This record gives sequence, structure tokens and C-alpha cells, in this order.
Amino acid sequence: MRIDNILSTLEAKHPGEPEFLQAVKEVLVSIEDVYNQHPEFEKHRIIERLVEPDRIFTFRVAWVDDKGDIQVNIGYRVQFNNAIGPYKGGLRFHASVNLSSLKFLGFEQTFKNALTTLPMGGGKGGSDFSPKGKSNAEIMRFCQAFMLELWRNIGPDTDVPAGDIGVGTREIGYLYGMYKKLARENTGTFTGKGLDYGGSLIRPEATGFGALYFVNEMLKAKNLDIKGKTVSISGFGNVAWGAALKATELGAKVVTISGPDGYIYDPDGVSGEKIEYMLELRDSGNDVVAPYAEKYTGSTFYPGKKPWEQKVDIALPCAIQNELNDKDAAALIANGVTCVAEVSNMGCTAEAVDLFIEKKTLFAPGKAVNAGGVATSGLEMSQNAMHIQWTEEEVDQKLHQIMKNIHGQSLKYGKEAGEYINYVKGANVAGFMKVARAMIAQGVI
Ligand code: 2IT
Repeated sequence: MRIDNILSTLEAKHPGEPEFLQAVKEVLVSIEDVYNQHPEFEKHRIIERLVEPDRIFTFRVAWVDDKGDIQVNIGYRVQFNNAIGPYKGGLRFHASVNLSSLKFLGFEQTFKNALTTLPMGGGKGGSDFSPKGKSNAEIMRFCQAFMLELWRNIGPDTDVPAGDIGVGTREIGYLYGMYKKLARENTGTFTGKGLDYGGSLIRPEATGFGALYFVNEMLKAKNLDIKGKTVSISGFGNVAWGAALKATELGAKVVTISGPDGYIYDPDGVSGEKIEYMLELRDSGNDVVAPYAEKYTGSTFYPGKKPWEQKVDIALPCAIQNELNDKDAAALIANGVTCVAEVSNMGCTAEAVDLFIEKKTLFAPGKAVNAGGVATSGLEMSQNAMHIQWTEEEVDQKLHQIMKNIHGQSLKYGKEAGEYINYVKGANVAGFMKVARAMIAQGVI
């Protein structure tokens, strides 16, 4: 495999997609050795086939705002790869959404979903619509307009969307309501639904819970205990909330959260009602964390800064791609960080990841760490298909087992000379092998 050739061909075909190229490069570098040991991969042109999505839908979403003015956004669904199951992955509503970010997310999702052990292919979608400052009625009209176009291309055994940044239970409700009306069926073609109409218990918590189960396994593999460790978290949305809940429950102390306006340092720990307050902040729709420091006076707000400058044992980026760069990584390492785990998708820049690996910092990539979210979506699909609802304990226990399994797979393929475990390599190889085998078995399609 000539990685440079593949990347330059891809760049020439699809100029202006830096996030997608970053995600592809990371996987190719990781799998190079196993790829070269298996000539059948080359023979079946697996890489060339994997880097092109099965198909992409792009559509106009026109809707009317509260003032009566017409607004126009772009909607997307990238059906990346369905070798091991129906396309599965979230919808992101955020001003930064474009084809490059959705292709990177769909590509990552393919390997992440393979790691979950459940039969799900990779997909992703969304819009450049920003929910920030929009009224409830505007969000509903946007979601309905979005679904008016997308509904024909999804289905319970075809493509099952879910939430991502900017798409939570409220948005899923509006999207699914319109889907159901148009499709005239109630088959659960969305996950992250409300508990009253087919949603799964633990799904809201699952990404954060799963991440902490994974981090706990990483520490245990090094004979370390999470109890008493300090944790920096970025973001203040659903994922950060679940991570803070479980970290606190396991006896660690969360000392930061962050938003686009800056970060909060709370030496007493973001715990108890303060964790629930994160959701209040999010639901205010203003996208700021500054009010936290006004409410909890023992904490400090650092405007315009990122939490990675604080000395902690564990750092968990939980916000958005490339939120932690090489300078941040160097600061964490200089402060003696023990473990860094991406909870956001591709939360670290390539340079930051290289630095963690070079310095042998315990580091794991988003596609392994945050897979508990989509795994629990898979459990929601199972419950919908069987027309039953599992208890909180049943779902949590399955989630815990899945995360242990993902850790085990990443460990198996990530062991390097010496004691270092390269979780980036481990997760990429484990996910890739499964998808590649499934593609070969199903012929040239
Ligand atoms: O990035 C992700 O894995 C998600 N946003 C969740 C996808 C899902 O289908 O639950």
C-alpha cells in the first residue's frame, strides 16, 4: 500500500476536504502492516472502495423563521458503508457542517460501528443549520423540512439516523414525528428517541458512560485506579454530562467543563446538582458556560481559553473535532497527564495524537472510546425490532460488556514492542479487519 499515493489521489478527486483526509490518513497509517500481510485486501481493492462512500444525498432545506422570512440551509446524508449492517450514525446540526466533516464522521463511524460487535454499517448526516438562538417552533419547522426530503432514503433496515452535536431528544422527536407521518410506519427508524415512544433507557447517558467504562479499562490494564483522579472535560452537552456523571460515580473528580466562550475550573469538582446544571445551560440555547461561575462562586471562568492548560490526571475532550492541538497536548504532557481519551470524534489533531504516542502517553481514539453511544443505539434498534423495552440495568450491563470487548479488541491489535499499547492502531485494525472481511465475502458491489 502506498499511503501517499492513495491520499494524493483522494485529494485530487475531492479537493477541500481536510477533515476527511485526516481521518483516512490516520486509518491507513494504522493498518499498513496488516494490509501488507494480507494480499487479498489489495487484490479486492479494499482501500479504494472503502474511501468512497456508497452514496451521498445533498438537498436544500427551506423553512420559514418566526419573523416570516424564508431561510435556506443544506441537508446531507452520507451512506458510507453497509458491509456489516444498515447504515447507522447521527445527524449533526451545526454551523460548521460541510461535506468534509460529514465524510470524516461517516468514515470513522464505519469502523466504530464494526468495533461495537453489533451489525451496523456507517453513515452520517446533518445540516449547516445552527440551533443556537432558534425558537422551539423554528427548530420544529426546520426538522420537518429536513425530513420531508430525507425520509425516502432511510428505514429500519436501510439507514437509521440518530443525534449528534445540535441534535438531541427534542430534535429527534420532531424528525421522527415527521418521518412516521410520511412513511406511514412506526418501526423506530431513529435512535435516541424519547422514552415514551420507543427510546432506550441509558441512551442519553451512553456515550459518556461508555467512555468512562473504556477509560477505566485502560487504567486497569496499567494497574491504576480511577478513584481520586482529577479529570478535565471539554464541552457541556449531552456527552460531557454523561462523562461527568460516570466519572464522579467512579470516584474521580471532574474539574473543568467548557463552551465556545471559554472554560470553567471548579476545584471542588463538577458533581451533584452542578452536573444537572450543565443541561440547564445547554437548554438555554445560548451556547455559553460563563453563568456557571456566577452560580457556583468557588469556580473560575477563563474566557476564550481551553481547559487543557490545567494540571489533571485524565483529559477527556468531549466537544468537537480537532479541539485539542499539539500545543495543548504538550501542556498536558508537561503537567504529567496519565491518560487522554477522545470522547468527541477525532477530538485531537493529528499532531497531538502523534505527540501522545511519541511520549507514550496512555491515549485512545474516539472511535473506540465513544462507541458506547452508537452501541446503545444498536440496542435501541434491537428493542424496537422485538417490540420490547429492557430495564436500565439490562442496557447498562450490555453497554459495559460491549465497552470491555472494544477495549479487549483494541488491546489485542494495539500491543507494540515494549509495554506500550497503541490504542489508535488497535482500534483501527480491529474495525478495519471486520469491515474488509465482510466486503470480500459479499463480492464486488
Ligand atoms: O458519533 C456517534 O457515534 C454518534 N453521534 C451516535 C450515532 C448513533 O447512531 O447513535
